[in-house]
Amino acid sequence: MLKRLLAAIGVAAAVLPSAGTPAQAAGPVVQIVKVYYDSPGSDRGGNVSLNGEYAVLRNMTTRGIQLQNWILRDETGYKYRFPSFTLKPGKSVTVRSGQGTDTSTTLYWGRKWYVWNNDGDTAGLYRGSDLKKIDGCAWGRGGISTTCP
Ligand SMILES: [Ca+2]
Repeated sequence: MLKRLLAAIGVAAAVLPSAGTPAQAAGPVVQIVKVYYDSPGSDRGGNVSLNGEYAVLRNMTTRGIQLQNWILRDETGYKYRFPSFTLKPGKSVTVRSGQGTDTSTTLYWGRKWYVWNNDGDTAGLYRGSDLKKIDGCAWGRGGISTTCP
């Protein structure tokens, strides 16, 4: 009897969430947390200058998220499609506009010209599986970068 009772408690403990487990935070699972839209210096193109322009995305969850086929796009409709890339829990990835070799923290859009308008634009992030909009970040004229909550 005692053995059965302990087994039942064990099952219950396994099924019920522990009291210390916080509820899933509201908001996007991956957030656009920053866009640096006015690359340092004169915007004359060139790969270094293009890579001075970037967007930062953060995984807001406690699990890894595979970003393959997710889309980052601007208001005009230029799109960056993510390669196979797992964004670790709580970690950020920087998407730079120019060309380069992807690393675990930086991805390269591969563009030959800027994408984020200095005089106002919107960055949108769309999930790969169904292109559902996950997050957006907008800014207006002026400044060089914006942080998004
Ligand atoms: Ca500039």
